[in-house]
Amino acid sequence: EKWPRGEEKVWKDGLRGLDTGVPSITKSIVNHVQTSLARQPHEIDNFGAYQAAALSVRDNLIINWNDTQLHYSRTAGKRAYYLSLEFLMGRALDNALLNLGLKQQYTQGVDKLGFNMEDLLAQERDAGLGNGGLGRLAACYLDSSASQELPVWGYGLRYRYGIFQQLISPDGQQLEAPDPWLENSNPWELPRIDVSYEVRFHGFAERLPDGSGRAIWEGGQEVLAVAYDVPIPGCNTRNTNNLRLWESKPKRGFDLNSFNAGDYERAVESSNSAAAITSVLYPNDHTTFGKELRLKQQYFWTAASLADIIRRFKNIGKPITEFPQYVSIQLNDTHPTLAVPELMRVLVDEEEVPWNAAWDIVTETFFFTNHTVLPEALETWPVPLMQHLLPRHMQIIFDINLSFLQSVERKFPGDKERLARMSLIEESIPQNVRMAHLACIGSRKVNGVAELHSELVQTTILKDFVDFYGVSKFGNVTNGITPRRWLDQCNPELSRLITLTLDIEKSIWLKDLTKLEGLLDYVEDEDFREDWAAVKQANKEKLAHHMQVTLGLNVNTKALFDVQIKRLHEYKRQTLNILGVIHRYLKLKSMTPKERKTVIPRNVFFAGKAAPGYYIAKLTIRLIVNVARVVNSDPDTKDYLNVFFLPDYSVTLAEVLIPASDISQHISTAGTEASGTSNMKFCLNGGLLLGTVDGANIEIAEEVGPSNVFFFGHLTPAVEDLRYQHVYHPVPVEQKSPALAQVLNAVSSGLFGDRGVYEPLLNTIRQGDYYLITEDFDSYIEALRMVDEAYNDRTEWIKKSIRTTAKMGKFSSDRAIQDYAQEYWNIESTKVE
Ligand code: 4GP
Repeated sequence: EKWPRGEEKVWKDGLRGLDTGVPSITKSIVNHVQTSLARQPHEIDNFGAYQAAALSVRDNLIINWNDTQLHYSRTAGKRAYYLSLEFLMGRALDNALLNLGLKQQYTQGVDKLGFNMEDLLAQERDAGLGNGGLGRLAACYLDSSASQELPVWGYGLRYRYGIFQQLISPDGQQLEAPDPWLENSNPWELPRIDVSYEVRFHGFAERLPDGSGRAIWEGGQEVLAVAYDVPIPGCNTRNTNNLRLWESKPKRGFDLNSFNAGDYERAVESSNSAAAITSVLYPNDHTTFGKELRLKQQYFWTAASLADIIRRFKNIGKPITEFPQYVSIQLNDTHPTLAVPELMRVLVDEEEVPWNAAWDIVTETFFFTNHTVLPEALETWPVPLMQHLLPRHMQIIFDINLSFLQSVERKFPGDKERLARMSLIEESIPQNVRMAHLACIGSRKVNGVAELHSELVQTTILKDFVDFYGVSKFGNVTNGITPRRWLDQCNPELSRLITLTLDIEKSIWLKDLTKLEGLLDYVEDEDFREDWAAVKQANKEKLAHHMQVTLGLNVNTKALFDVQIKRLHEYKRQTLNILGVIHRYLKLKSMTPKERKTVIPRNVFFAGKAAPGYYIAKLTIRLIVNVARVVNSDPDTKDYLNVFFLPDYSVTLAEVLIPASDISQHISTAGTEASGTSNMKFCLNGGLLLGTVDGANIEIAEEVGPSNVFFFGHLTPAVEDLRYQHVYHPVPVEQKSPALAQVLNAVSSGLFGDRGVYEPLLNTIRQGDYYLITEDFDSYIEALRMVDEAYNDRTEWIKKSIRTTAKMGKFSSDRAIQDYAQEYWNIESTKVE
């Protein structure tokens, strides 16, 4: 390479990278205080020090990021792109320090400047650009892609407001407040005003009369997509990948004509509607809401991302027909499905590729992951809305559908019902576009996220498509979690003990998690067991301290810690948990004081947000809060049972709760939880699992062995029948489960205040009982009893805990991302030297 100007040596000296010794680090931090922040050293507080430290760490990230991008362009190999509407990243500073291997140096440097690293880390706001499992999975996959040195970029939206902040009123009502997370500036993103694309909405689409299938799409509104890049550092490597987030901007700030005419309001309006597209994350989890703005978000993001991907592909100078040899695109659920007709549009209308050749390119490029089989989550969009907003795409979808249904008709002649079931268009009033069908036929492969779930995808929602395409188009990639954040970062003491015990470098086992099996050799070593138990105890104390400081609560750290943290949803059955708590409470009340003294004290922790419009889920929160109020203050029980609802669940709160748990609950109705990922996080941190035979629970049990997990409840094949029974041959709760009936009556009687308020919640159980609480209650109580019994044998419990952690290797997201890279995307690791 030639140097465009100046002296080569001077450039090269400047490009050497940063010195990471402590003196250089302190110098860099002070420099940022003086220059980037324009502040005086004597008036710097924790937040200022955090900002300066973050900017200094960011300098390292940028250099690695730049070299990585240069390396990927030079090698011009195949790349993969992960399109996700959600990336639930949490905090960045600690993660960056650990992945760069600079935690120690920065801790010392910050210390020399009179600050404490823990305090600085606590200053950072979570990037909460997601709802739950789907968004956090995307974040884990980014970490693993970089750590595995895979050329993968994420594409998402830069929401100005992330997931809402949850407030809980004293009587247990959830209130939502906005989350203006960018308010104090965000050091972890790089605005790239040089990277922007125009995205069109509305207008007219006119087919060309030449029979080519091409069309011209003009008019309407054009919005600008501007890129913000978030560097994603890998663990113990220079490879630093990119998460590119789009922000919407008006193409012209003001409509000058209206402005000059004195119509100020109208002038501002066009800028408002463009800026509104990326203003807020939709707070619904597992439900779709046919809102126009949501559809706008989806198209805005897929159009900008594809334009960017195509531009990058064109830089390597290959013919467009080779696109799939250089690009794989993963659709994270159906949210980015418009990428399918959008790529068709670009290929056919702009690149003038013939229709059939274009379709071959499309179906070689995309891959589709489904994350839930719940019917309310299956996305559909009204045809009239689509026609109005994206007229050209609607034409393309109709054309795809026509040739698709013709091929179905050829394979299954005369099967009209099958055609109706498989059509991209649901013949309702109005008609709807079925996004899962479009994603399925537009992709090379379709996968679920755990073995059971992938099977359910193939036998239920996409069964007809398996019949048509054959089973080889469908697969499974069991989810995974990154051990960097979910062990090394959130549980440094356990990480240290593991490194010491395995006697290998930390980064080795962190990047090959099956190495944890080595811990099995120490299960019988009493000293090791005591060290193991001491770490758990310290983590309980850390959580107790956190709750004391933030909520003013006293937590008994000698108790068993029982945790259920996840989005509030009927299928996840937080209700079953709280009813079990009430059962325990009633039992304690019926005991003599002497009998009670034999009981192991238990703390039951809940955290999670309910979608703002989800009435029953909010009622469950209210019940939990009020049960907590009564139980925690009852002098008969307060030494044996305490219940806590921690408000505003987040990635950062999870990082405190997970390491402290003895047992965690994953108790969805069988067949409803696609995978779950927090189950893996708890087990990785030595917490045992109490769950149903569902999602990844099953595979966890296969790994750790049945004696180290607590399972209960009906199995998936029984669920459909049981639901039918509940509707058509209902049996009163009193008959099915007297224990549950007693609990429901206690709530109805007003024992937890608010008499009458909980009836709608209780009625979901008494009538219909779609999530089968009645059916599983007795076996749930029995499982809880077995947990108590097992916990009583302290030595055995610690052994179970060690064995559980030791067998979590399979659930590293490194394994999952390698599955995608090899079996799906066909991309290879490439190291930045
Ligand atoms: C979630 C699933 O409910 C959960 O089981 C799974 O672990 C996670 O995706 C990641 O695959 N689904 C969603 C959603 O978050 O919105 O559908």
